[in-house]
Amino acid sequence: MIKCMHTGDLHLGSQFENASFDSSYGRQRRLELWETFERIIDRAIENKVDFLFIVGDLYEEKYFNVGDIKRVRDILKKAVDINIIISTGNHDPLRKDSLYNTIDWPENVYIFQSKGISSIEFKKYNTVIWGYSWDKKEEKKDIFEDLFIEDTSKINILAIHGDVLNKFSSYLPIDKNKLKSKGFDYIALGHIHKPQFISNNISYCGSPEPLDFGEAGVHGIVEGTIEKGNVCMSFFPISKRSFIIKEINISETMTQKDILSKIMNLDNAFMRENNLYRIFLNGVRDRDINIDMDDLKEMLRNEYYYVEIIDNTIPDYDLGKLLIQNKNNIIGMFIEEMKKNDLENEIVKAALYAGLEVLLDEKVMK
Ligand SMILES: [Mn+2]
Repeated sequence: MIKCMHTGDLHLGSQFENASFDSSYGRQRRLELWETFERIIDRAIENKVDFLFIVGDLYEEKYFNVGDIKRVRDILKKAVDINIIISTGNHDPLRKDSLYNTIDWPENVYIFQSKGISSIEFKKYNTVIWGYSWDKKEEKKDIFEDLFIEDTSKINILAIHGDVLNKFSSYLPIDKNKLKSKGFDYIALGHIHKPQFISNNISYCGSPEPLDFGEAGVHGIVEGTIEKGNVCMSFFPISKRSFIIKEINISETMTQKDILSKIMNLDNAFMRENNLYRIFLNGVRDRDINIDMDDLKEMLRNEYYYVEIIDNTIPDYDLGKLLIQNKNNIIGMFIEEMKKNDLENEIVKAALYAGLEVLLDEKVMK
């Protein structure tokens, strides 16, 4: 039985260019990526794992320098008793001039080559690890065609960066069924940032520290034990922060204060002070309330570590006044028509208001 830990998609050095938050948060997140990387290594040491798989996108090539790669090496150096296996990905491809090749690695760090899948045998553990490093940004070729496991009495593990969810992917598309038929005991995948088990012995560890609101939910690593015929690998949450997306329903009877208190009571203080939130305001608001985003942000500054509010509310309309103003046009006709339905019904009302919002907008544009 061997003890394993599976991580990847750290994206160390990321500049968070496409993130919605500003550069001060970006800087903080960049430090937190390092923090989390160290926490993973410390946990691997503490749990005395035999193998640590790092399955690509360990760092962002574009923003990394020699100092950074030395920092990676020095963190890994602490894990002297762990076999550290690296298969690179599309963000940290292995080429002659890659940062990976600018320094000497400790003996227990193994970086797979980029010319097809290869394997390393660990006799002491009766284990063979297979892997492959990318050498470019995109990869469409089928690298599994000639792959054949010779000794199935040994534990055979594949660590690779690729896409098993989309067969038309430009990022090493892998046919799930073909992969299953190869006979690996465990397959450690990288590339998809949402952690997930494809089957009991195939999993994406996901990004241990989520990078943006596209990566909402829990993030961590995969760890456990592997023996012939018995794989016990499971997800373990490890991220410092989460991206959380929430919706709040607003009604026309709510005051500005009500809305604010709803936002504040969305989660407990610990959650609010540690995570990044995106909150959608939906529904109908009192037509006299203008939700001023800058004011809101200022009021919530001490309540949330980070919050974005997206106002999708529509004002409740003064139907009587609108009817008088729009007697002979399509807006008036629309209101008359809708009034034939039950306006107390929330769905009918929502349809009426949504329609009015479009029609009134058009009127203004003309
Ligand atoms: Mn990635």
